[in-house]
Amino acid sequence: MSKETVLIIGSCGQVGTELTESLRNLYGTANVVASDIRKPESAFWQEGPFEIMDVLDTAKIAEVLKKYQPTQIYHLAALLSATAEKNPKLGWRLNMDGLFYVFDAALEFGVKRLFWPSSIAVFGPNTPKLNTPQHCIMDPNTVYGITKQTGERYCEYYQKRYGLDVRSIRYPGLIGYKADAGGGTTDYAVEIFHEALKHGKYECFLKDNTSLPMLYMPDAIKATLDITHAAAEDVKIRSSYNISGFSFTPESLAEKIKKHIPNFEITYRPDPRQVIADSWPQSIEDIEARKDWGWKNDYDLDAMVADMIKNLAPRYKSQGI
Ligand code: AKB
Repeated sequence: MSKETVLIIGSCGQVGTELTESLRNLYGTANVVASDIRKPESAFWQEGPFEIMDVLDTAKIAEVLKKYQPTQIYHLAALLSATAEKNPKLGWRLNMDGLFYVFDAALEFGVKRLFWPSSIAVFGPNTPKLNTPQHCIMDPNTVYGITKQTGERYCEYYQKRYGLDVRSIRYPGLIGYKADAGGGTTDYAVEIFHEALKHGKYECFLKDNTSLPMLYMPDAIKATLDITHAAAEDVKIRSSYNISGFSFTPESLAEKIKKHIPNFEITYRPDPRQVIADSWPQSIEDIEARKDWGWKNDYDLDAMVADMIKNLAPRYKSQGI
């Protein structure tokens, strides 16, 4: 493998934390530059190069690209669905202006490849809800969804017009134990495990029967690395690919958790995130990703639940909970 230097923008979030670890394993810690608006204190972030960077600060982006000359960028910094609804103007600025700044810096500094995640939030109330296909009606009605839809159009545009090798997938809700979820509508599916282990109960902010598409984090990281390492000609869709793992409702997830923690109790108090969830698909069809670059998920719902509990239980046991 020729010498690669990777820059991750927004490295300390739910995806970034796990992606940084995987990319360090792949390219060597010294060759993976993490960056975020803040630097966490934990030892992991002290191990490799780290830059404190706001993606809206174009001078800082230029400084970092000049310093490290990255060959690949993973641009993850964004406001997620629930947070962007609370601050729509900032949602647009961070998600769109940030993307344009990264596009332009990538072109200026000759970055070979750019990854930018889209989301199932690109779909809306008039999208087919079941097995949502790659190409269909897309009428997102959240700020986050509108920015992801617009971003997808621009990814394709920059690839076709300027030859920038941008690759993207539409993440469903992501579940992992290494980092907290932050600001999304699907966050309940992470919080529920922590609360079940800590307190034996969880109050869910979505209704019991809200079905949403989800993916376990090891599969999300695999999909991200698979698409970014696929031959350019195999990445035929340059907006963003549907990818799918499994779907469940809060009620069905709680039933699975009860198999491991029999006394677990769930209650429901839907909040404004319910409206967002109701506008999204219930399940996703991902035939193009499977055909074009060999995407395949390893985890189903049962395997995900077992693995989450296996990895989180010792953490709470060691804290005396
Ligand atoms: C969110 O809930 O906002 C995200 C997403 C589905 O993109 N997890």
